[in-house]
Amino acid sequence: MAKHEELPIPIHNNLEAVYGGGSALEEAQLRLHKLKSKFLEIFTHPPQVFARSPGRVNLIGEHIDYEGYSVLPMAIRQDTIVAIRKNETQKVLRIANVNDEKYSVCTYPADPDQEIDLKNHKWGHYFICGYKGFYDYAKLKGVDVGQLVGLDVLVDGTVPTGSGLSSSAAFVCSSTIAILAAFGVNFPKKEIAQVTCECEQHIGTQSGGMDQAISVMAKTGFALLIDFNPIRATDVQLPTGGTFVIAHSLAESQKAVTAATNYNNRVVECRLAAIVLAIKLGMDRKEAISKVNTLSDVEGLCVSFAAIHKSSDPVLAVKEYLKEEPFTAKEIEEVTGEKLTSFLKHNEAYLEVIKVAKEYKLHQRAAHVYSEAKRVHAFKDVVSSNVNDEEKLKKLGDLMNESHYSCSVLYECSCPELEELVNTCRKNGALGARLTGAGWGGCAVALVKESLVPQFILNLKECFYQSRIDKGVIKKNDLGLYVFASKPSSGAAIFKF
Ligand code: NG1
Ligand code: MG
Repeated sequence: MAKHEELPIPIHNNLEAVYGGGSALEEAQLRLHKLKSKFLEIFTHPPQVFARSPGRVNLIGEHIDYEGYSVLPMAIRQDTIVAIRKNETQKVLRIANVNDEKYSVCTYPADPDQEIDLKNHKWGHYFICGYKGFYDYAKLKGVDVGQLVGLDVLVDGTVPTGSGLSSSAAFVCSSTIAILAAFGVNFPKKEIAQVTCECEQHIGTQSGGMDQAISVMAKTGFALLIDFNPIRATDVQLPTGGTFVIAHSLAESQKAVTAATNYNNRVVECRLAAIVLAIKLGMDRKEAISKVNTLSDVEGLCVSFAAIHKSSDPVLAVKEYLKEEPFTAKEIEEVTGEKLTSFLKHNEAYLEVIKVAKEYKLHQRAAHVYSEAKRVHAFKDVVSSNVNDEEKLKKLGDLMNESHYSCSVLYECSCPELEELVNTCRKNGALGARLTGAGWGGCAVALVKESLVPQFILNLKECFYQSRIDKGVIKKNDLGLYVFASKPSSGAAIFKF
């Protein structure tokens, strides 16, 4: 039998397969009904097909996917549904949203070669990422998709935005899959995961492939260990008796807008750390500059260095060769023998980073990446170990706490609201709690004993959210959107009715 990730995106003619039964199904039915009638109202014809893709919570392995290391996320039930129809008469892309107060209609030419205007960020840009990805992929696979046509599109997303739950990947993946379905083509999930991971980079963040991989390949009941280059997924069955509670810090992180100082800055710092390490560990300067892209590329050299000290820990090389004080550009250039502006010039986003960066914390970023990569495997090993579930949960909680410390102190991607929230979770009995996703705002994930979950959520309401409700930051009735327990949900799907 073909492996789950080798299969194409499933096509369903009912909603049960994805949303199960009971009130979740009723909600989904109502949502689809509204989506259809709104589509008809806006475009005067019904949609041809629907595609959905979920958000995710990353349990462990933060800011390491773009460095080539494995991560361990699970899909959540919140998702984005895209309704679509080809339009042969109006050759434009019209992208509308059910939430038309927040997201007004975006119109783009039906041209896969268009550049995305990054200086002028629009929500519809994420659809264009998927659109460009679709055409690139079709070309790569030699699929004839015929003449350019217009597309009428209506989007309905329930993943909170700017929350570290990957609303962006849910949108990019559902868009790409909706376009594939509208053209009547389908491909193995792992290939679609690869395409969507590459095409989301058109938005300007130099992201890794975690979010798209889990959104496309997720399986009900399992978290996935995801490896990269090539993308691979391994089921991880979480121990019983524990539940992951997701809680929003209410600080919104606008990643596409802050990329140069936050996300892409860290990508560049890791790249520079990798090059400096490679050179200090004996690699020729020119070779390091041209061949070393990520910290995983130099792990072998670091481990050989560690072996001299009877260890296998790459952090030893970080301690030896990357000083704790931040590096200036000049200091890095002394090592590389070449200007940063010269060897990073092929990437516009990198140049934006170095334009505003004053210093580079190479030691801290590399120490985070290598130690976090280890924690992911430790997490997986605990899950499959022989100790009882209670013991497992305790160990998983400890690893989550260590991950948070590293994100906060070494990678500096936390913020005061997330710190307060993570501490509040721990004080109220969480076995472990950490920021999840890119950080700088967004959500925390806490591992909580299942029997304690209702009380835990009540306590969070009281200790964290009540003062914010009083100040009018959120409405009391919306609290369920900001704090909820989540089980591992299913991945992308196509609906045809
Ligand atoms: P968010 O911002 O949480 O969607 C981002 C990246 C991931 C990964 C995490 C940090 C995108 C699409 N996703 O996720 O690839 O690097 O941050 O672990 O940018
Ligand atoms: Mg995102």
